[in-house]
Amino acid sequence: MHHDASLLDALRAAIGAAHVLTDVADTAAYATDWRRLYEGRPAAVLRPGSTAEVAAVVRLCGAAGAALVPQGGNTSMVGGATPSESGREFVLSLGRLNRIRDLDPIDQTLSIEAGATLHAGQQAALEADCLLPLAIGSQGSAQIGGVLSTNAGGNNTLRYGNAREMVLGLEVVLPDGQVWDGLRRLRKDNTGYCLRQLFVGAEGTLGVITAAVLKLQPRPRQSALAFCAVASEDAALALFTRCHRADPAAVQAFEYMGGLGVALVLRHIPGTSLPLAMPAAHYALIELATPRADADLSAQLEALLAGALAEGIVQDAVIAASEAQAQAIWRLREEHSEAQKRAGASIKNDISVPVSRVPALLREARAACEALLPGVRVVAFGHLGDGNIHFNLEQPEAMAAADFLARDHEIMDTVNAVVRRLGGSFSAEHGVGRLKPYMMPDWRGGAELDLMRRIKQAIDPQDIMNPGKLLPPR
Ligand code: 2HG
Ligand code: ZN
Repeated sequence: MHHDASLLDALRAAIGAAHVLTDVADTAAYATDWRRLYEGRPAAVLRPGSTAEVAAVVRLCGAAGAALVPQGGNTSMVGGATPSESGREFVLSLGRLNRIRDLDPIDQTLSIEAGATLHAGQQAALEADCLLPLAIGSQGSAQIGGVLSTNAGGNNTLRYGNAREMVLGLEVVLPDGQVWDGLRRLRKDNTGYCLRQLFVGAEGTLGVITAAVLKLQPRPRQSALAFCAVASEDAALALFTRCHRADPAAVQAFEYMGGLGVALVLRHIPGTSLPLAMPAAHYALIELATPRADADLSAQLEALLAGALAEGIVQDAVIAASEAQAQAIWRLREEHSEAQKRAGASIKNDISVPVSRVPALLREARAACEALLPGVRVVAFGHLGDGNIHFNLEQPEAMAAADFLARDHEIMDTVNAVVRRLGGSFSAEHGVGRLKPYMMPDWRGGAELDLMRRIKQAIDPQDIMNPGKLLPPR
């Protein structure tokens, strides 16, 4: 069952015995995912402190045919960083590679190691009066390597794109132990295949990202935030198009929240309150921002909301009057995951459709789920402005959590049938991980999956990098 003791000895010699964790008490936190969907059993947890040490670990494991599961902040929603139950896979934790290597305010680039948190990267950028424009709820724990390996999206995708769009350069340890130093910070560099993009979104199946050069943006000097009750799913979209038409360059975030999700946050997260007079069935959060100092975004947002109120698109709205109020409003959105976790079992559908079809998705997926499982509770929320909705579900009041979770494939497939009809994707921003490889043949079969398998075979012929994730078994 277990690996040769000599492999562990060699790993200890390579990275220091203190950084090879084998005691169950020490490895427990690395063995399970944030949602506790999976309970893995690592052979050991390896915590190298440099790129050279990562390479040494990969070489030793490769020579022994031992698999590695790269892990950052362990915030995956799809079990992408959790080892299997076999007891044979090593968790490769990047947390000690957490340095900011360089920040260049003229080039507008940040060179940062994989184990630094996204939040640390954001702070470094702010100190130089720049913006690292990726914003996700888990940014305090999520690490750069994981963010890139999953091509994270989040709240500002509509303006700045996903993680992929921010990557100028990468440093990667390949499955054969070679280090690829691709830490270039060039805006133009047409020299063949764009290799860095192969590793972004690969979920650790092709190699280990150890550092990256990220593209920064000008820091907003002004922002304005509104929380609105909207009349319907269509009204939410109409409000978004209004914002976009009025000033496309200023829309920083546009989030949708269904009534039940907000109610769960209010019930389970202490210190939260509804900033409107009455609860509603649909809410929208609008954030405008600009690097220009001379704009008046609050006035702009007020005018926009006044028009939308007059037309009955918006039923009620509040504009944050202070930074503290803005943060309180963002919490109503950002605490959805935590509130759902505290509320009990949930089935997540991280899906996307063209923005124009979000209302149809919300309506049709709800109808399909209610027909399948009467009484099921829909907790739908997400990034309306880029078409990515978290169409999550809680069990009917009278149903046991375990009975509900046992039907997860059936429920996900029901939602996905709607998503497919609307031209969407079964995985928008959380990735495929351990949860969704079974969906790959259906959604990405034929030439696409064949090409992915050939890439995997060419780069990691031994299948030592995060096996069982992303690609389905043959
Ligand atoms: C978010 O947008 C995250 O808050 C988590 O992507 C979504 O918990 C979820 O389903
Ligand atoms: Zn999200």
